[in-house]
Parts: sequence; structure tokens; C-alpha cells
Amino acid sequence: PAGDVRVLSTWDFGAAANDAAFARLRAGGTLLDAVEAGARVPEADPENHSVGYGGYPDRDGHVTLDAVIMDDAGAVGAVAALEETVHAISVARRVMEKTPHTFLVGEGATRFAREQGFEKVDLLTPPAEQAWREWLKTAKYQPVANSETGTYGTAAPHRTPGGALDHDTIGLLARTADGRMAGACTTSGMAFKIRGRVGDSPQVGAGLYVERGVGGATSTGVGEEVTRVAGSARVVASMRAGRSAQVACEEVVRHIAALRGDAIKGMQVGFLALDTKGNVGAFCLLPGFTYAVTDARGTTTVHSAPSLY
Ligand code: SD4
Repeated sequence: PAGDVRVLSTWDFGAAANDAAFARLRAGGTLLDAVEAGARVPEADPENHSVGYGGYPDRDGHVTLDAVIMDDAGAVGAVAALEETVHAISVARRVMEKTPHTFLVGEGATRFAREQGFEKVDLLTPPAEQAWREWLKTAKYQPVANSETGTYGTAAPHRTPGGALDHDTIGLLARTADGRMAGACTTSGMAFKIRGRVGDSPQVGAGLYVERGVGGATSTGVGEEVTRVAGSARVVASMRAGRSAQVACEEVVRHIAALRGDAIKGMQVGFLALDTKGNVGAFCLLPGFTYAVTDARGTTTVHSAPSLY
């Protein structure tokens, strides 16, 4: 039931991230501690090719990371095009806590990470390098739903050894029993993107938005389609206007579909929302968007959120 402590996040790997976030709350951590701990799980996982270490590189072979963290009291920190650092979410948090700014990018963000003591790590793992070299043979930009490899990549969606589709970005939303909330979003962005490309994920209002007394939203999929409409801010605005978390997600997906028509054929965009009472919303363009919900009773993974098509 709604009303208790609840953590919500995108894709299958969200379950492990939720568990880490939930454990952090249980141990007395703050909401920011919790969403940071959750985001760090896929960031450190070399098997996850769309977040952090092991992420697919840009078209020049550099793994570049985007992340944002925020709470409902106006605390915000973000990084984009961060390199050679595993935990982009933690660097984002340092931007929030240690600087007067909300957003650092590129070389400056990477230098700031070093100043803050984050270890320099080569993020390009052999499998990710191999996938990039494969991609270079055709260098074709063709978005494919639910597949980070296929997104701007090769024809066939990549599958993990377990057979699961190799999914995207993690967005997390967490809520305590008093209705307070925080969120985090972290990604290596589109596989084989143009160097310098920044998606929706690190942008407040696009990849993530949290508002006190209303709720939060986060997105995954082709970031350009979310950025274009300030997607997560729009979901929260719809909730503020009285729509449920579910209807708010549906409304924004429908808005994108109506706005973009054939231009987004075959592309995935998905939103998750959590209101201050703990109600969950999830909606996407195409079938196949998975998410995980954790509360005191445990974690439930929903393998296919309702979709427009
Ligand atoms: C981005 N939304 O950079 C992120 C990554 C993602 O499918 O979810 N890709 O556009």
C-alpha cells in the first residue's frame, strides 16, 4: 500500500539499486544518501553497458557520464560528460554540497572529481571497446527501443549472457513515510553518441524532477525526446494540477507522441513517477519498459509497464 517508505527505479537492475537505497534509509541515511547509494550499484557494475564503469563509449571511444541528484528542498547537483570516474552520482552530490553551482560539465567536471579525491579509472572495459569497434564498421545512427547498444547502434538489440535486453539509464525516486522525497539519475548516455552530446538524464526537469508536496518523476529512453519537452518537470506539473502519478506519465508520453509523430517511430521513452503519498506511475511509448518498486514488504519488478503502442 502507499503511505510507507518507498523506492522506485528504472529497468531490471533497479531491484538491486532499490535494495541498496532502502537499506541506506533503514540504516538511518537521508533520502539523498539513499538515492546516491542506489545509483552507485549499476555505476559500479561492468555488466551494465549504459551506466558508469563498463558503459558504452561515445563515437570517439570515450566513456562519458551524466548524472543528477536532487531533493524536494531545492538541493541539486549535476555533472555531464564526466570522464574517468566511476561514480558520477557522487560527483554530482559533491557539486551540490561543495560548490555554489548546480551543474559542472566536461573537463571541468572531471577536474573537479579529481580535486574531490575521486580515483581516476579507465571506464572502457574490453567488452564495451569491442562493441564500439563493431559499431565503427557501420557507424550507423539508428535508435532501437529498449537497447542501449541498438540505440544509435547496430541492428540487433544486444542481449546480456542471461538473455535480457541490455537496458538503459537508471532513474531512482525515494520517499520517506512523511512524504519527503529525493531522486537520482545516472547514465553513460546514448551508446556511440557524438562527443559532447548530453541527454536528458543530468538535466533537472528533463531526466529528473522532484517537488515538495507533489512528487517526483524520472525518465529513460531517447533523451532528446524528453529534453525537448522538459519531460520530468512536465509529469510533476501534471501531478501538481491534480492528476495521479499514472495519468501524469501517460499524459506526457502522449504529448511527445503527438508532437513528434513519425519522427519517434521505434524509439523508446519511459517515465516513472512517485507522488508524496507513495503512489506509483509508469508509462512508455513501446512495450518492454521494466521498473522496480521497493517497500517494507520487499521488491517487485514490473517487467512491462503499460505503453502507448
Ligand atoms: C540518454 N536517457 O542519455 C538517456 C539514456 C537512455 O536509452 O535512457 N538511453 O538519452
